[in-house]
Amino acid sequence: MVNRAHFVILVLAYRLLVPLSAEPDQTRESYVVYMGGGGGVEEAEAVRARHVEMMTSVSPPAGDEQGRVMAAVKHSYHHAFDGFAADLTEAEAAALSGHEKVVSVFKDRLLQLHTTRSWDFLDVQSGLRSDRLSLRASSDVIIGVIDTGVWPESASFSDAGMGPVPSRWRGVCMEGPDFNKSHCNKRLIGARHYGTQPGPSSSDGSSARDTVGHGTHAKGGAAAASGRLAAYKACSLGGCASSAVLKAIDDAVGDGVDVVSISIGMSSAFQSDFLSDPIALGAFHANLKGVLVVCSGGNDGPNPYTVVNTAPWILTVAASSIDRSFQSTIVLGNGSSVKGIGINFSNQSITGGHYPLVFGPQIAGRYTPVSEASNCYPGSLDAEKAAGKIVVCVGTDPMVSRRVKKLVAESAGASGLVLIDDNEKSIPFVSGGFPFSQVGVDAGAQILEYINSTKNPTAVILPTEDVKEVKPAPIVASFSGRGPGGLTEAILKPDLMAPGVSILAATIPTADKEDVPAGKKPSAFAIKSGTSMACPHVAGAAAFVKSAHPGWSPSMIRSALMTTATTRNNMGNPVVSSTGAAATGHDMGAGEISPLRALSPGLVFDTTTRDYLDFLCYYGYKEQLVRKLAGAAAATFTCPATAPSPDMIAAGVNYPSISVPRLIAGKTVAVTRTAMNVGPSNATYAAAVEAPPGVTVRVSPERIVFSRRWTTAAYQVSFAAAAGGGVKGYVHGAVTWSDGAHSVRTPFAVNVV
Ligand SMILES: *[C@@H]1O[C@H](CO)[C@@H](O)[C@H](O)[C@H]1NC(C)=O
Ligand SMILES: *[C@@H]1O[C@H](CO)[C@@H](O)[C@H](O)[C@H]1NC(C)=O
Ligand SMILES: *[C@@H]1O[C@H](CO)[C@@H](O)[C@H](O)[C@H]1NC(C)=O
Ligand SMILES: *[C@@H]1O[C@H](CO)[C@@H](O)[C@H](O)[C@H]1NC(C)=O
Ligand SMILES: *[C@@H]1O[C@H](CO)[C@@H](O)[C@H](O)[C@H]1NC(C)=O
Ligand SMILES: CC(=O)N[C@H]1CO[C@H](CO)[C@@H](O)[C@@H]1O
Repeated sequence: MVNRAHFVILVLAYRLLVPLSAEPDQTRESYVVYMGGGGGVEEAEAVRARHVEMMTSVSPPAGDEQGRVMAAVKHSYHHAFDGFAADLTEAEAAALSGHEKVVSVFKDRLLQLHTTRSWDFLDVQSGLRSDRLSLRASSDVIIGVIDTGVWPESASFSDAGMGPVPSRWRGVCMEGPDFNKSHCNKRLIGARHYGTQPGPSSSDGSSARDTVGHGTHAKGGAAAASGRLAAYKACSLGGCASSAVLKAIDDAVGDGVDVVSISIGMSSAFQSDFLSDPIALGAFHANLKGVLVVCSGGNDGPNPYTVVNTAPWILTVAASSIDRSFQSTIVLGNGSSVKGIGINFSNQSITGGHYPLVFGPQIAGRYTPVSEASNCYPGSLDAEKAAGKIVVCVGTDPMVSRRVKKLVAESAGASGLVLIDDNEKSIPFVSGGFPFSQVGVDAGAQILEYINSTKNPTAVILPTEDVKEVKPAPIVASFSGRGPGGLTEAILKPDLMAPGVSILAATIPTADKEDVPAGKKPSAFAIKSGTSMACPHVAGAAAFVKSAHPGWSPSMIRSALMTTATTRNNMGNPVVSSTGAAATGHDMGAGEISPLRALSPGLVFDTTTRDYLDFLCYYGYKEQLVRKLAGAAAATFTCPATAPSPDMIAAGVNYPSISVPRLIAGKTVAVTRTAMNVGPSNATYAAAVEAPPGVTVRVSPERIVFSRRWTTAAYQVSFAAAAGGGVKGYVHGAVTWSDGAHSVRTPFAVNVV
């Protein structure tokens, strides 16, 4: 008997003594445990205690391990939704996902910053300051920017002339080694940071100071248009942890922001389900609390299915060029000049003498294939032959980026680089002090022809000129993420387009020192491209609309921005994509924002919480799960008894655009929409249809009448493609309602199969 008791004690002791981490499946990784709606009333400490207790229930601490369990809970979410982030073993994660209160458990993945790395260091005095959006939202509207933090000394954040901070603001100005309360002011009213994020700089997470430049740039853009700003630093150079982004959204809602701008997202190649997408989840709850979330659609374009952040409760932004370009002229030895694009600090000039001009293969190293030398492959050029010459390369091989080609030419001792490549031509490359110019294939043929035509071809690359009023503009940027959305094709995405190419805004003075020409100081302003530059423009425009209509829901504001967007460029023609093809709803959504017109849209489409919950049912989530997800807002929610077919989800969500992912030729489908009059009483609107060839589009009724403001009217749009009509794939069009004073345009995309 004694022996048996001893044995039991020994076994117990053994289990207590063997450290948990000794077994391979005991490795802990960061997870998010998402528990749906709720919270908002509990004290932060009580929430944390509850989360630690949940952890304890699946991972009982042994001996002195209580501290480990406490520390494992890294973030507790409780303002907008319930949940926490913690270091868990796979078994603990599985156990928690079976917990009755838990909606989903997912790995804390890294999200990407949606900017391209292109910088410049112009001085403010150059006259290039962004004055494009001089809209001033009322100072009562607060924009939260979730990003890499802020460089508070930037002139964009001056609070000169601003009144006191709105009393409903509950945020803080978190201090850190290089950031104290004096850095917040009446414009930059709050700052938070979320510990060290992955990346090269380890001290990065201890304050809200921006050491990357992305966040300061994004906020500079938003500041141009908005009232107040709050910075939430959830990212560093390496990216943004999902758990930190969720915490930032939760805090922003708790602090009292009106609009959240998020210029980050998953890679389009690894989009997950809505329930494990932190931005989709956070934005859902922000929406329930009346906060509009504006997200960049990503920079993975121009192929279809590359747009991200596509949940129907998110305002998804595409990027366009503006009417400015950075021209870097190439003057050939025979006197002709060719206009190229690039941002440089070239010290060449017409009077300073020409340089020999050579095509890559003419100066190839021994045994180098022509295709490599023509693409300026690393190691393909003979430095002896390249020295002092301007080298011409082509961009037919996507393996070698512009940056690499520039480094190859520069390190071979060349005096400059002319790149022949239509791809990304409209996005100026910043080559620092190295003379660089990019031309399209047509102009490139002329240059190659000239090289062929003479014994001693020469050229100079002139310094960049800032050319204004470029036509046509806007153009959809090649990098801008394109629809349809990968998670569902039933919602047309992106929603809107805004300037995202060559945007000048505040940056941090320490960024990218390598691009600063010798003897010049980095400037506090930089030129950058990316949907992350477009997103704060739209957040600023949304704040502008919100300040005029404080009572409008997030979806009403989105609707106003969408139905008033323009699809015409500054030549009065349809907006085109960077390839020159007409832009569709999958490229630009409803079109380029037109914030002044958005103040008075006439009609709006209010997408209600009920619409979003129905969407989740149609998408395939069980009623029980949808209820848990929405929490108190939907305690008695039931999924609609009859669900539309998966292809007709659009019919059940009152969205300002329509996407029909499957229209079988020979069949007809109909989608209902409900418009609300936010204009004058006694309004009569008539419908006009832009129908794509091969598809018959009918609107019924063709006139809708509103006796008063705030009343609604429903109508149906039906689509039919003739059997054997020859139309296949996505086609695009729009329904526009007009009362003579307002024009309410709703784009549609229909996939004929
Ligand atoms: C806060 O930072 C500013 C600027 O770096 C500095 O001048 C000031 O002394 C600091 N204040 C405190 C209380 O540390
Ligand atoms: C331009 O700059 C390069 C590199 O700094 C230098 O080698 C070259 O002599 C300069 N050329 C002129 C014309 O100043
Ligand atoms: C240059 O001349 C060579 C030989 O005459 C010819 O094969 C080549 O196609 C020419 N290249 C261009 C770009 O005209
Ligand atoms: C220079 O050469 C190019 C290519 O051969 C040609 O198209 C252009 O007309 C020439 N310019 C002049 C001024 O002769
Ligand atoms: C709207 O029209 C009705 C009938 O024509 C009229 O009686 C009413 O006064 C009008 N209301 C407004 C606000 O103009
Ligand atoms: C746009 C730009 O940066 N242009 C510069 C190109 O280089 C010359 C020479 O340094 C500068 O004067 C331009 O400002």
